[in-house]
Amino acid sequence: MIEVVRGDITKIAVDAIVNAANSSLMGGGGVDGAIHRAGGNAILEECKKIAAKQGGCETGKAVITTGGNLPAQFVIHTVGPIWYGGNNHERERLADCYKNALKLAVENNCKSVAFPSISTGVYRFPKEEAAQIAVRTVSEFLSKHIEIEKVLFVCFDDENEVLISKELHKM
Ligand code: AR6
Repeated sequence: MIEVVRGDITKIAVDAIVNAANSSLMGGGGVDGAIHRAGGNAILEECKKIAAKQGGCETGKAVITTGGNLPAQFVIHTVGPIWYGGNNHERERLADCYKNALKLAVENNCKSVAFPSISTGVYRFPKEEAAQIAVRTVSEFLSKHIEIEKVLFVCFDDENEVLISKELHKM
């Protein structure tokens, strides 16, 4: 089941919420800042350990930490592509974010996962195309993995909510 909701992802009680992080994993603005602020220091401490071990996180890849003080049990941090015009594998990398985050969710026995609109803020990915990639990639994954029962697209702004809803209605 895939649903779209309007709101703040830090308030969502699911097994895992996904963070639109950067490759340092050391926090930042946007949804990343909101998740670290609301989740508390335990998240950053785990991110630091991961960064020390593997040198951060590459674009399109994902890592998992505790949810700290959040209602979600886990945070899956993925690094979206920065939009440089579309000729730098941005679309593939964005699809990789959704796939790799869901793979990690399955490996950690998560049944419900919430995503923000990865890369559509500071990283400037065009929102309409990002919505198409998000919905297509998640539905393809769910058709092959019955372990995940629910995916929520949590939209912070009107525009993403409309665009994701439009893509969901096409299905
Ligand atoms: N809940 C849900 N969505 C949110 C929230 C929230 N609390 N806050 C913002 N959004 P962005 P990016 C939406 O910029 O483009 C950070 O500094 C926002 O409206 O957070 O992947 C990182 O450290 C937008 O639609 O992430 C990286 O450096 C979406 O989340 C960089 O930004 C993504 O916007 C990543 O850029």
